[in-house]
Amino acid sequence: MKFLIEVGARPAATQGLCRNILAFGILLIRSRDLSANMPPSTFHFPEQLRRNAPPPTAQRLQRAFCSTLPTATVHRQRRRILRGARQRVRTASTTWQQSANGDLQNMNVNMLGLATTFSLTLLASVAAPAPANAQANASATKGLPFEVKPVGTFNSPWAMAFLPNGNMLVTQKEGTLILFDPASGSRRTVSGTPAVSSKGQGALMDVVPAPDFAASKLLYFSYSEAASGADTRVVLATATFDQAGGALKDTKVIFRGNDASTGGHYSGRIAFSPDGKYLFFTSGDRQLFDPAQDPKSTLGKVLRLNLDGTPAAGNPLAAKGFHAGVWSYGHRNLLGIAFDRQGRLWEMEMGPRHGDEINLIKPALNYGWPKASNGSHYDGRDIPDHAPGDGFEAPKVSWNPAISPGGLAYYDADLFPKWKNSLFITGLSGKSLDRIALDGENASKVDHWDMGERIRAVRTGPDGALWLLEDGSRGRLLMLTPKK
Ligand SMILES: [Ca+2]
Repeated sequence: MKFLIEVGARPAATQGLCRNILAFGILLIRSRDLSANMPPSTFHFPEQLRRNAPPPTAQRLQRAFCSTLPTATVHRQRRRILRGARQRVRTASTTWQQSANGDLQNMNVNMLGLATTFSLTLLASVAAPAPANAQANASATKGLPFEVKPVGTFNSPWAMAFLPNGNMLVTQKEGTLILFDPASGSRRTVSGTPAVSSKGQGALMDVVPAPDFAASKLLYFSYSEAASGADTRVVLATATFDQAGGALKDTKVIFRGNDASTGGHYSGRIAFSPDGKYLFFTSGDRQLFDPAQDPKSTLGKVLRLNLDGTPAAGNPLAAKGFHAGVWSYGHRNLLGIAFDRQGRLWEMEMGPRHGDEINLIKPALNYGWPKASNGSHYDGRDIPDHAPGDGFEAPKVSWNPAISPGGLAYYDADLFPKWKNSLFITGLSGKSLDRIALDGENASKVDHWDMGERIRAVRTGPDGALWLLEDGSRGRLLMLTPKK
């Protein structure tokens, strides 16, 4: 499918298109220094922008744009676009290909033409702010078999957790932690959060109350931390939560990934074993591929740790020379982890091109990345599919085309009786919610709902409602309850 980029009189109406142009525009602007080394007409859109990054905000774009072009040019163009917003701008030499599920694939660009289009699009976007998701997808949720109630809006939310009194904690990508009361809508920013490197896929990521939170007030959370130079690490930390004061206290880093990288794929999901004695932490491959198979690296692994962050005794691969924390390996970007009612550990990971997975995690097993995947590399090179006898544990469920999953939750509550013993998985590029029915060690896709927006996170609430967080700078918190 090919589109001609057209930007002009009604930026709101072409918002989705504009966002894609803008995302690419950032890349283009940032890549100006590299352009001499780029192939003349085609290159691959980087995965982190294409699949994980929230739609760029006008502010970020303006910053990226203004830091690159002379200010006078910006002002001149701003005046022009504000004055002539109704004038249609058409860049006939700029085309790109878009796959059926909305992912940008390869692009053929006339760079000068795109730069022009980008600047005009940017200024049009600044002049006419994007509508809230509420307006954009009001009709998209109409046909769903459950009620969808928007409860709040957050700035690029990443994860959420419920506290015993019904309040919630919501992490936001840039590093803020919000204490939110879904009943009243009141909120406050929690003080005492650590410095987060939020560039690229970096974020204040997961937050999970300790199994004994009611007594200890201890929170576990993960984030990306600046290392040396442009490198960053995934970090697991604890803090005591003073809920009345809205503050984190005694923050301690209890685990750091042992390899740093400039890439994304932090993962950083936290789950406690049903007996509350162990902490399972997901550590992504940081877009470095091979460390997922490296016994000494913590990257591309599910780790089993003590509650103080040290490797748990008895981990299955320690005697074979692996890092002592490793529980399973050969993983890519593990963005969800959850125990079912029988204590099985389920994991979701964003795969490469068309290889998103749900795995049943068992100790010592190798899940294959980057040697086996039902997907392929973004540049089109194949990766051998999982096959019997290849020595790699195959996913229980995989997606082709990809949905670019953001979050995973286990559901076993009474409010939706038909949903008991299910996994829920959210789609970013898929703009979707999927239900996976579990039956012992088997898992099968049963429901796929179009939610109309990129969905970052999912959690089961204390009353059995299912809660979703949309992605992006105006991402809504949604409560799903049965239709009346
Ligand atoms: Ca493959």
